Amino acid sequence: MAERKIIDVMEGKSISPPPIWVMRQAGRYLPEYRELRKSAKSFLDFCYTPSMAVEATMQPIRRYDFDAAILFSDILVMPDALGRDVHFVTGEGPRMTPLAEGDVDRLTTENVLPHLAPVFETVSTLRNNLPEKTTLLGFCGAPWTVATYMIAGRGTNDQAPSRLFMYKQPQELAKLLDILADASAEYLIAQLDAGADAVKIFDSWSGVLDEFSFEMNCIAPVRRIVDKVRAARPGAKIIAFPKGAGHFYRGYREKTGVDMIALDWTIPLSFAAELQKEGPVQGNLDPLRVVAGKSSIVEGVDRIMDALASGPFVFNLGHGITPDGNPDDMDYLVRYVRGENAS
Ligand code: 1CP
Repeated sequence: MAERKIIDVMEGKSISPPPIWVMRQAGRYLPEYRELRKSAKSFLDFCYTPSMAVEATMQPIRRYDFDAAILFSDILVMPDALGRDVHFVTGEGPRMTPLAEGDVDRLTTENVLPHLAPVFETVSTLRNNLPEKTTLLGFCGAPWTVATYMIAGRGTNDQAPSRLFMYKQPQELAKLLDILADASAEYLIAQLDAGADAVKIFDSWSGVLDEFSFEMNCIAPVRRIVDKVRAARPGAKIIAFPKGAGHFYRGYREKTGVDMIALDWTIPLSFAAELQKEGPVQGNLDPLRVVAGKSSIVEGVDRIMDALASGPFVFNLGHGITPDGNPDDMDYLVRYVRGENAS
């Protein structure tokens, strides 16, 4: 197999300059993505049409030659596969009917892999089309984060509906998280079998929980996924992104068993360097620096590189690039990280 730098980093190697990819690298900041999006009936159709999902994944690779491609899909294909009525409102976000009494028992767990078959076709087509050197990442949402959308029926700022559900119906939440963890493990295994080199678990809403709830609802379900995936596919490479976890990043890698942790931009670089002593890290430029322009990119990159580039490190943003990100400044960022004398 050709050298895939991100896999090498996940095995503990330090590479200079570090490999780079960007969360949400396929998306609305790219004019070619917006054009492609117009020809899809709906966002979910887009995700489930391999030719379109392959094209969306390839667009940022052609433009920037990132070191990783990430499967174009969404974390909310999982509730869709489990029988919830997921749809996306353009310009707003995901919507589904909030879970009501008894709904958890009615989730259609037997249908998950057949329902998601187009995703596996996308992954295998991508692995055949991508340059040998490019790491292909599959992904899923972490159980807690996916559950927040299923419980509230949409995104909220503080996940109050899900936190209340957690306190009022802990057994129901535990059941839901187990179902999501088991289905997600199967889903990741199938992505690995289809050709993904590594998989990433997005826990975008892990930052709203207290210590005890974090252990129970973020750490334990991710550990359950990791154990199931590794039991079936020993040596599987796994990244996790517990966004907003702050202090709880400490010990997260060891407790969950993942190979690499992705850091959000609020993590102090001195803390990031401490975490890196325990294992590879990825991050953590504030995405708004790619909106603000070149001087703020240079300032942010210099600090991050000073702190992290000498250890096992993958350069990334601290969260997804926003739709108002500037494609030319993204190019500048990639070149600057690679030391290609961007002008
Ligand atoms: O019409 C559009 O184009 C919708 C915008 C969009 C895109 C481009 C959505 C809706 N999802 C995506 C793609 C997507 N989502 C990817 C593709 C690969 C890539 O990174 O290039 C990935 C990995 C995701 C993962 C995802 N979806 C997360 C986890 C990562 C994160 O950003 O925190 C989450 C929380 C979602 C839910 C979601 N999907 C879409 C939106 C707008 C949201 C957030 C909604 C909210 O919380 O209000």
